[in-house]
Amino acid sequence: MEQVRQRDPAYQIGSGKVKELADMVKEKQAEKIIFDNELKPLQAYNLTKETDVEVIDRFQLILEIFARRAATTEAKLQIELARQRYELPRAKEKVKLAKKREQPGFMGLGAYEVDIYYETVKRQIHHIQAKLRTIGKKRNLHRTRRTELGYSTISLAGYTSAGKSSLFNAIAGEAKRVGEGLFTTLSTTTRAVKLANRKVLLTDTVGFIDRLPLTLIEAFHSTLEETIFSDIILLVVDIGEAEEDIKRKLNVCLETIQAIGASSVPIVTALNKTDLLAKSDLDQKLLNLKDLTPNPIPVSALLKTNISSLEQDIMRHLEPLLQASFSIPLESQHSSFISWLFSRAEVKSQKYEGDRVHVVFEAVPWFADKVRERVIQLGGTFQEA
Ligand SMILES: Nc1nc2c(ncn2[C@@H]2O[C@H](COP(=O)(O)OP(=O)(O)OP(=O)(O)O)[C@@H](O)[C@H]2O)c(=O)[nH]1
Ligand SMILES: [Mg+2]
Repeated sequence: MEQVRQRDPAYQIGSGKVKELADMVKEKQAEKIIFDNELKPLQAYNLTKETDVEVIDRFQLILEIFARRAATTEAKLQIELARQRYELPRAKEKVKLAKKREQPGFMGLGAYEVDIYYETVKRQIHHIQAKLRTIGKKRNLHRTRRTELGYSTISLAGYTSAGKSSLFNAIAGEAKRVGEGLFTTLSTTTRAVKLANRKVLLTDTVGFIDRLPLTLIEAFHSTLEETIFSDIILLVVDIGEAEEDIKRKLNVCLETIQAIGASSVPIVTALNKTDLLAKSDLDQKLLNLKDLTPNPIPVSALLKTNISSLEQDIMRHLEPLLQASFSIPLESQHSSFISWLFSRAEVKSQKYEGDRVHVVFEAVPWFADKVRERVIQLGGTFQEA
């Protein structure tokens, strides 16, 4: 629903539109109303009163999406910080309104005194900021990969609605999923999958958008932390759109990748939704976009077209795995070390001989180095194949 007019202080939209909106909510059995514009607490309150459903604005919607995706403590704190900062200038008005009537979004606030609630939010903000400062310090001490695994990781990235989740499902289809339970350190949006017979980790991420409110940028960037640590970024572009939109969104994506510090990660671009275009149209677009997109591969996640060429191209850009073997004495710590290795890398064989165990495994080179260190500590010998 759209309306062009001066903002109404009570409802944001005109009272005629409010009626229309209330009817539409009933007819569609909507559960929530989302405004593209920023809403004042009084407007949200009044709209809820007229429509009987929760009313939020774009800022709150983005927060909800980020909150669902946040995997790290830092990302969760950044999101909470943004939420409280949004709340602070609204706190007093919200409590006053909540005292009038309990309704979604104002629930429980009726018990607060106006100033007490305001001070509570302020204290929360200081508290979160202090926590973030400690985390920041810790991270600088060891800026290593968050998921310490011997597999390569691939992060999907791209503008919202480009088809990241669809492509994620096309690549990580049931047939290709492997040993999920093993990876307890993985976030909910990461899958272990087999590509061209090699096990890799594939992560879906939250979509990039422009007009991102300034106060949400930190939260957004920390939500994307996994992208920085991945071995390849699989950038998804909706090629079905008008060329100027494609270029604008592509720029947002490339700028964001740079801003989060992932510009050194190789990019493979999936030009998605080819099924929406006629052959001649598609060829023209591919030609025009060739120099703007790193390693472009046309695909359709919906029809699963060309997915295997995409997978082959991804494999070409991955660092080869290292095969290595080691032998350690059977002492108190060997079994926990070996089960640690089993859950983090591809163990090819394990043989017991007298008082020693011999293991052959495959992993990305930096992880193999970690294993070498542990083996030496345990008094063993290590060899690259
Ligand atoms: N025609 C066509 N539609 C597609 C294709 N891939 C995805 N879509 C549609 O595009 C819409 C968005 O797809 P998603 O996979 O949810 O996109 P996303 O990038 O994960 O979106 P966000 O997570 O919101 O950022 C859905 O309606 C999909 O059905 C495709 O190859 N062809
Ligand atoms: Mg998605």
